[in-house]
Amino acid sequence: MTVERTFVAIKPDGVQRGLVGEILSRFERKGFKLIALKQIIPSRDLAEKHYGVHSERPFFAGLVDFITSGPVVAMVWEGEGVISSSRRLIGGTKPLEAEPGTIRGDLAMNIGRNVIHGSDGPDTAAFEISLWFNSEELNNWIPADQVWRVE
Ligand code: D4T
Repeated sequence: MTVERTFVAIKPDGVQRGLVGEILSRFERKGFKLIALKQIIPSRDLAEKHYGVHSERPFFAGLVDFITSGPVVAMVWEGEGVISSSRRLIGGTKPLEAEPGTIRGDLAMNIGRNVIHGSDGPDTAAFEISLWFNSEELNNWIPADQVWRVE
């Protein structure tokens, strides 16, 4: 399997509810490598670009209002298969239907307040990483315990 990078963001509800540590720890414990992390209150321009595929949907304006309403914790995670694996850690879009054990299944109830975002494919991941981060903010590093993470 190929080493990939994905974009993950804890949405304003996750930050307001004090879930940042809980969510970060799930990705760390899985073994993925944190490449970048920052807290940002997104501009409307950034939010509209991020959710551009939904621009014609009825929930678009409310979604942009919500995502710009407070701090978001934006991250890049790296690892083999990290894009699809992150989506599985996150769980389904509708939290009431998300599997227990997933982030949304354990920590959320409402589709409009579903705590976290993760890129849904390689093209989206590349687009979203470059939208939210400059290349200088992405840290290439080798974990000291790398030998325990492979094989
Ligand atoms: P994100 O993109 O936030 O990780 O969510 P998903 O990838 O799981 O789901 P999505 O793209 O279909 O939806 C984007 C975002 O819009 C909100 N939403 C969605 C909403 O408020 N009402 C809706 O009816 C839908 C479908 C939730 C996530």
